[in-house]
Amino acid sequence: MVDVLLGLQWGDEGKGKIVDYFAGKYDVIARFQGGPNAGHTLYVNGQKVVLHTIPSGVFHTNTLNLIGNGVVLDPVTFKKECEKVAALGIDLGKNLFIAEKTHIIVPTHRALDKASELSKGQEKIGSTLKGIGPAYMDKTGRNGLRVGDVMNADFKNSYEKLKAKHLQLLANYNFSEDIAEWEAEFWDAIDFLRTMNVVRGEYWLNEHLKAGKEVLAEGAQGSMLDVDFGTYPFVTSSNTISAGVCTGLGLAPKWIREVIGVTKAYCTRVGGGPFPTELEDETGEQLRKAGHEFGATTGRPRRCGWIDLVALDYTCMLSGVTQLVMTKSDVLDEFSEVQACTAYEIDGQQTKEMPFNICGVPIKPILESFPGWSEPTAKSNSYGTLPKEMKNFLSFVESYLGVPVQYVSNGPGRDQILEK
Ligand code: 2SA
Ligand code: MG
Repeated sequence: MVDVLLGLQWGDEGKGKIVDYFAGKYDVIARFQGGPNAGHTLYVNGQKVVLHTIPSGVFHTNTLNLIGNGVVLDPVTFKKECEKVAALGIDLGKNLFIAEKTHIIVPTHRALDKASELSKGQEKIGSTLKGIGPAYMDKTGRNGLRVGDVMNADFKNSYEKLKAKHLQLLANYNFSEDIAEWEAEFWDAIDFLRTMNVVRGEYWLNEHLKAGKEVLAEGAQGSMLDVDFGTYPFVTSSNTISAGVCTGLGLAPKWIREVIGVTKAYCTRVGGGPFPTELEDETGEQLRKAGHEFGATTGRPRRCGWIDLVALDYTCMLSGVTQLVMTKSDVLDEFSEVQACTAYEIDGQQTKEMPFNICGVPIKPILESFPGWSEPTAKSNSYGTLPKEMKNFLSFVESYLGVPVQYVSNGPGRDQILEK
């Protein structure tokens, strides 16, 4: 069967650590969407490792890892990442597989991403500039190149054709970028990609499932960045909700069992777009400091605010979340009061539903306050011994969402996770 692990907010919920925690229970970890815009932070033997494309199960010797067709893969960042992981003693030749239908990001995709953002001025999305949007545009626009194509003798030709189209587009944007260096790296990385295990991902995975293997589908970004249901147009270009698992891996819904939703105890967003509970004051600054809230891929400071139960209720519904993992709860230790948004007020009307459009709409978050626990919880080693104020906050979240908080992650360490 397949369990799904997703971020329920705007990304950076701490999915990497949680996947790493669960990975040992699974035979296969599979990425189904997104690309090197993801930054999944893990601590391996006390050392910090950030993964962008490789699934977070890679440090478990008995777990196989699949990069699914729904992902967009940048050969350059991928090669660098593989080298980093290999240097930690991991044999990727044995445990990493790539679906041949995975689309690839070419250097001009990155240039187009930049050109598109620049053309938007103040309304820019805040893209990670990794070429994600343009690569998915080529996929749905039926122009893309896939990992399977890389194996073909005429790949260079297909690449040149696509590049010529991109150069025209860039000229329309009046944008030029010297991509010669990027291209040299690209071809080097293509040679590397040719040495990897490329498989017919959908058959590969279904065969594992039929043989009774356990699979964890690892989400990237967050549900509020989903291209259909997120805060459009301030979203990423893939389906980050559980529905994306089927198309992004080639598996039928009948295989999906648990949907594990990861949420921070508060809320962050990096990049542009609406964020109803954002705190642009000292409390927001305190959250950013206490939570070390800076982007794992770009280093950008993350915007911070209180947990948004309206948005969480929406994303739990969209993905059919069956259990929750609350991360970074220890970051709230130092707050004498903790808040949660239970409704939005728009034009004097309260709603618990996510409106059609929240971009540019003044939203007043209706906040419920909870007494803080003002004691360090990072050293707690059982759910039962957490401070009663914290348990009170957790049960409020559970009853609002109708989904149990099965795990609390009370620090970045591999062992800092408490099961209910
Ligand atoms: P893109 O690059 O086209 O997917 O950007 C579109 C929007 O999606 C947001 N986005 C993210 N938000 C949070 N975390 C992400 N990953 C990195 C990380 C981000 C980083 O894990 O820390 O390091 O800055 C991620 N990826 C995309 C992005 O901010 C845009 O709003
Ligand atoms: Mg991240």
